[in-house]
Amino acid sequence: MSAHSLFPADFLWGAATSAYQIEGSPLADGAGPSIWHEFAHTPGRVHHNETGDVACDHYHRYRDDVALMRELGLNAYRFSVSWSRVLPQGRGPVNRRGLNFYERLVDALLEQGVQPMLTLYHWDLPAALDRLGGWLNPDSAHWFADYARILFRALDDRVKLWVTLNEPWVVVDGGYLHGVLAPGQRNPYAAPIAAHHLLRAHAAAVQAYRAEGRHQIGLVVNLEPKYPATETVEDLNATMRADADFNRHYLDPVFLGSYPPELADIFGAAWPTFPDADLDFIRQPLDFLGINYYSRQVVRHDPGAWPLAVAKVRQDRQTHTGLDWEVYPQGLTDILQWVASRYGALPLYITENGAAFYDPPQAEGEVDDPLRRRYLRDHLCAALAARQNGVNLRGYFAWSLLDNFEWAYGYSQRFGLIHVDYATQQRTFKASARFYAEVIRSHGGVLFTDGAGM
Ligand code: IFM
Repeated sequence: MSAHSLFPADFLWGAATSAYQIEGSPLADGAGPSIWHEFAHTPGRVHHNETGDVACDHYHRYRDDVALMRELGLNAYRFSVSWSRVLPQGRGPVNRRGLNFYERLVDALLEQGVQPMLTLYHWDLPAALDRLGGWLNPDSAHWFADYARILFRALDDRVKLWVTLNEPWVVVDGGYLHGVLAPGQRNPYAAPIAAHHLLRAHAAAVQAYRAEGRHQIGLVVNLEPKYPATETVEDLNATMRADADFNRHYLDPVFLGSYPPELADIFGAAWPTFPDADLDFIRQPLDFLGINYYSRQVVRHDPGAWPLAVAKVRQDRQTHTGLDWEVYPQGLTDILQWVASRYGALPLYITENGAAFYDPPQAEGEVDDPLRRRYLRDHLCAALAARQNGVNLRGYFAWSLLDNFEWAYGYSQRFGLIHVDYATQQRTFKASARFYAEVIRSHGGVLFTDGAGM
């Protein structure tokens, strides 16, 4: 591997988090409750009834956490803003103290030479808006654009990379179709409507940004390449359905102005007719696309599996993470190349990539996590392969900076580069963090030397 083919000097090396997962103190300083606050406080919704009340206490420890980023050599950090800290009722009067927290965080990042990438929505809708129907209410697009405008006005002088939504597929699939995530609805009629309003909200925020923003705005989706288990017509069609639901549902409208035709078959009578004008509106030009990649799916036809008639074929001979996600680095190269070929050459970022593994207790001050370190190395090699094949990849954000609240799994799953002792809030670099620091320092060179230690 020659030096010129490694990552360029301006490549963004980051880590990602989200507000509810790390901040704690969700009602501090005048904040309103979010749907995640209410969901986690509903018995039986989250593993061991755990909540984000304390999480990583980042709300109070953000300066120390920024210092850790600096120590790792990160030049970028992706975080999200809690809508209900800024607007406790989701709309109406601004809560200055909530907004000030994000101003202080951004200033701390910039002081340490870390470029912020700010996500406006990472799943924590203000509970007050959910009472008005949440993403099922057509007005949600206006609520979101109004909220986004407040952030643009406060922070566009310092934030150069803006993200509208994080992972709309998860918001819809978990929150409105299967009910395992907030707000906990299980309704096939709701899911396509929530998805459509999320896309309208995304577009409305992009439009608002074009009116007053001076930098870049994009969308973050989670993508998972789908491969057929066999070449039978049934499995090939099932693979197309899975791909339409997971990957094209959100990207086709944004880049091509239409929904994938398979969605009407999947949802049947629950699939509405959407106005053409909405689809024209959703297709706002973007400055970049963020891709969250964790795993792939090998697909077979399963008529009993609601609503997609699709089942995953577990690849028993492969390594799986704590969430039983197959480790499949080649899928990252494949999905990056697929996006570039289907949607064009816009700049791409890997905005999340990482793995939950059990980190066994060790001597104080040490957390060796060889599986996560290997996951990181192999996925960075896969990202580099995509770059070498012409993909316009501009940065990589590991998920996650810190161990944190993994939604319905509570604190049972650790994704962090940095171990968090939840009893003391002590942070400890894992071996994967030290390895990532070396990758950054060497622009990727260490991926191909003995220093990779694998
Ligand atoms: O923790 C989540 C994150 O909030 C969104 N993307 C996937 C991560 C791991 O499940």
